[in-house]
Parts: sequence; structure tokens; C-alpha cells
Amino acid sequence: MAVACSPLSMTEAHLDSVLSEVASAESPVTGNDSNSALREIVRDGLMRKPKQLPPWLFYDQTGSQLFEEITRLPEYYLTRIERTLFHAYAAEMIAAAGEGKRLRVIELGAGSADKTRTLLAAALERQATVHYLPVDVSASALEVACSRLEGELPAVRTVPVVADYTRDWTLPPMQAAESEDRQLLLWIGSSIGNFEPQEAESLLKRIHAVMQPGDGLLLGVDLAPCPGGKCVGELLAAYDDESGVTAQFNMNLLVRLNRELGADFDTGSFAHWVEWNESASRMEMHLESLRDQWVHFPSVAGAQDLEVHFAAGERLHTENSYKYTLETIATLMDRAGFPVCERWTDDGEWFAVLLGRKN
Ligand code: AVI
Repeated sequence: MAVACSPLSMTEAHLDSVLSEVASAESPVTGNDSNSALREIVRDGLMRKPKQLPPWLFYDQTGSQLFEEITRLPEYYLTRIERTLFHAYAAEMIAAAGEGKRLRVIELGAGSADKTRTLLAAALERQATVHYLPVDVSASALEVACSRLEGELPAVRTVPVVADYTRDWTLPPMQAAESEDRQLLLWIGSSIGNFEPQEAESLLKRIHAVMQPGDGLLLGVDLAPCPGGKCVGELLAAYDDESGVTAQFNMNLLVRLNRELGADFDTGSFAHWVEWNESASRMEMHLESLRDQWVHFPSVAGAQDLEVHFAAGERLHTENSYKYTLETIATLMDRAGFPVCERWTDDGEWFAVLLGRKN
């Protein structure tokens, strides 16, 4: 595991997310491979100055449920606005992507594929059946999503692809009968925001490599605060909601490390902390140590035990959520070979869905 101080992001995270899923199902200190991979990542992050852990660590079973809860919070406008845009413009999005041709729809990090239903239903207004290829590391999440979708939209033919989309991945080839079809790849939910911009660009370039000229990329992106748009206060509220669900989501990271690595974080001695980093255009989540304290990770399978010191007020950086302007995201898509051909936003321009086409 590299220990260079590159930014920690979802890329590194997804590298081992399969491993960590396995780890979460096992006892904290079994010393198996998955556990030691997780231990290395955590050790690396806690040795950094400032301390930083990758955001994918949030998503154990509890973290995934908490995130689902976040998406329903009144303050978390991202999911709500993106869904509204799909409801209002799905037909336009599908027509623009297809340009009169049949579409096959691919989705990265599909999860529950909840918002996608609207787009698939719109595609079915134009073609009798649609192939839908959700790509996700979790086979079980894909199974649930696919069987629900097929129940609701029987003309959707699901082809689940179990893969870590941040690594090398391929798609099942199109059949001869589909050779004229267009592909539309969905990367929605502002997932791009949890990647460092450089990594986001590399990932878009990888997507470009698996697509054909004319294929589309539909990207859902949270927009940066601006005069006349959302204000910083509204952004802060989205990441520090009144009911404390996001705080619990953040804190669950420590609970996970206690369970899976046998650490002894005292969760009562840390507090949820969020801030808007204007110069980097990102929301940051941290866990702030409320007192001077040591955290102990026991020795496992020959690996040394680990003592980590937290000074009072010291912060552990747990997530970046980058916010783009319509210009910066268009530039990024352009550089990756997907010039923007259409875009849809809400009236206040809080959130955008952009269609780029591979040229
Ligand atoms: C998954 N991702 C787009 C969410 C975000 O807004 O960055 C994760 C999240 N973190 C706190 N609340 C939601």
C-alpha cells in the first residue's frame, strides 16, 4: 500500500471496498487479508499530517443506511433537486442522448438505482425494451436493484456488472443487433464530488475509453454557492443537518474502526465538524477531538499495535465534496473528451445534470 501523501479519495477507497465489505462481516481482529488491507489504509491516513481517512470508509452497512437517510433529509437538497430534474426533463435527456437511435443505459455506482427508473421509463417511451447495465462493487445491492426494476418496468433487461468502476472495467459487448445503438452512461448523485478533481478527470477519461463516438455521459453535479444561487449557510446545513444524521454518518466511521480493527475510539470525545473551503470549492467533513487523547489499535497477526495521539481540537479529515460551477464542470468534461451538449438545472442553479457526448 502506497504511503505517499496523495489526496485520499474515493479512488483509493474503492480499490479496497470489496475487501472492506468482507472485513465488515468478520470479527474485528481475525488478521485476515482484507482486515490487514484496511488496517494499512487506516494506519497510513492516521500517520498523515493532518490526519485524513478516505470517504469510502463511511459505507459499511450502517453507513449506507445512514446515507439513504441523508438523501431524505430536508436540508440535503442534492437528491431532491436531481430527482426533480429527472422528473421534469427525463424525456428531453433521453431524446438528446439517443439522437433518434435506441439507447443502452449504463450506470456507475448504481446502488438502489432509484432515480434511474424515471430515465428508463422515458427510454421505454421511445423503444420497446431497454438494456440497463448497472455497475457496482456490491453484488447484493445490484441484485436487489435489478429485481425491483424488472418488477416495476418489465421491458427493462438488466445486465448487472459487478465491478469497481474506479479501477479497470469493461462492459459486455453489444450484440450484432445493437450495433447502431447509442450508449448512455449515468454518473449521477454528485458522486464525482467525492473525487479529487484530478482523479475525477482520470476517471472520466477511463469512461471515455469504454464508450464509442456519439455515446453520451449524463453527469449529476452539485453546484458551488454563488450570488443568486445557494448560499454557504444552505450548503453547511446540508452537511450538518438539525437531526444529526450526517453527524452520525461521520461518527460511524469510528464505530466501524472499533468493530473491524479493534480500535478504542471514544466516540463521545469526537465531534462532527464541517466547513466550506472556498479556495478549493469543496465542503469538508472532519471529526474533531474534544480532548487530548490516545487511540489504540491492537496488534494483529504479526503487525505492530498502533497508538495514535489526538490533541484537543485536532481534526481528522473524513470527506471532501467538491462543488463545481457550470463552467468548471464543462471544462473538466471537455478535457476528458465529453464536450457538454445539453444541461439542465433548477431555477436557482443549485444542481445540474449535464449531457456530454464523446466525439
Ligand atoms: C455520496 N456523496 C455524493 C455525498 C456528498 O454529498 O458528498 C456523501 C455525503 N456526505 C455527507 N452527506 C452526504
